[in-house]
Amino acid sequence: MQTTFAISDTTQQYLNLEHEFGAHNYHPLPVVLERGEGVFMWDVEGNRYYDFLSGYSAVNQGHCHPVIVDALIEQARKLTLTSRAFYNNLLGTYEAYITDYFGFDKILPMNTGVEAVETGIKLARRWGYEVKGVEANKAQIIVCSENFHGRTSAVISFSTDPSSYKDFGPYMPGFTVIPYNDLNALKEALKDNNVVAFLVEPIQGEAGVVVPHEGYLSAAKSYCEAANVLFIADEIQTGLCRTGKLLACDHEQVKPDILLLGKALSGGLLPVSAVLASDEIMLTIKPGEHGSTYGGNPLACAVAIAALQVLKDERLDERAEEMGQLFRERLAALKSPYIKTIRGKGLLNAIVIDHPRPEAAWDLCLIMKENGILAKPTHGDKIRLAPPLVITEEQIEEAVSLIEKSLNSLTA
Ligand code: IF1
Repeated sequence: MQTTFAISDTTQQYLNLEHEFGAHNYHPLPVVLERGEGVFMWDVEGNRYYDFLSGYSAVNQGHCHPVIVDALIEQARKLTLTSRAFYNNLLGTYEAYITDYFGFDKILPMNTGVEAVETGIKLARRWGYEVKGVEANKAQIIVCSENFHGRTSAVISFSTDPSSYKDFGPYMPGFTVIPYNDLNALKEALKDNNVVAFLVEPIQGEAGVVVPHEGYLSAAKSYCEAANVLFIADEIQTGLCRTGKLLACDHEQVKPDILLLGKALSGGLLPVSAVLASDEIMLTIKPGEHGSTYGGNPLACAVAIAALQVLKDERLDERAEEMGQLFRERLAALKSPYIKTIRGKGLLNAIVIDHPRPEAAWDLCLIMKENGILAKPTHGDKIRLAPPLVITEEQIEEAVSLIEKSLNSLTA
């Protein structure tokens, strides 16, 4: 039997507005949110929910973190956008701060995650031609199947998910797709001398939180080094303490040649992304050859400094590690017949639902919503569970009891 719940008139009005006037490129849960604080969000009827999506890991620091909000308001009253035609007093400060924070020579600031990916691709190609000596327009970039790196036409050109690429062609050439978590395939693909980079998610998020085997990233990095190929880590979702370390690559002491950050770089306040690299790579792009109207704007710089500072001050890496372990332990202790797999690292987790009805994961999310906890299914049977990293032990316990209650009312 399909799960349905009554929808109030107020909520329905908002659903109708989006349906009538917005593009139909999403299928959200029927909940209309109007306020957030820490791990919680409230809907237009005043119901409180645990947020177990965290804006797809953009809200690692918790909703409306006061330190980040203060930085935003203070800077918004002073100066928000200058363009890069002029200098501003925050960009250099931010650039010095973030390069020191992550240990890179240079940063190139962008806005959305996919813009960071695009920038990483352009940098790798440019480096390939100017430093590695690849013949013009022959550069290849190795990527993994089931990847998710964003929605632009270049990036969906190497997606293996038809719902991302179907009927959006023609596609951009220059990408070699290999299976994820497969070192032999990487070794084979690296034999092509035109390869300039390997672009990889340290944990595949959209694929349903797929964690590669231990040693995969460090071995992949050393294969790339041996082949004179750049290792590009897309840490847009996995970075910034989400997996229990500042970067997911830190679990294997891997330092990427190009590091891509986004999402939580602003704590969910505005789109801020970044590309970090060495001088050798970054300085191949010259004035006028790449940029963005909003990239490096003073408002974003102020917010990003605050967002990064909060991660450090509140030791959110340690908290994610500890709370993640507790969370997976408690979930496993439920011994639910409907949970086939529990996986993840830190607070980037997913469960795979085992249930005769194919829409059971969606139904479970609807029931969880009724019980005050928000999550979203992906690829049918997987549910990502990724609360803000400020979650406490008590809140983990309560959230798990809400999940338990929800599993118990999932009909056969
Ligand atoms: C949506 C997924 C998560 C990303 C990685 C780049 C980007 C993303 C590793 C692009 C973005 C988002 C986009 C969002 C849903 C979400 C998502 F399910 F689609 F895969 F988080 F798991 N690299 N991921 O995860 O960043 O340009 O969006 O800022 O609705 O498409 P963006």
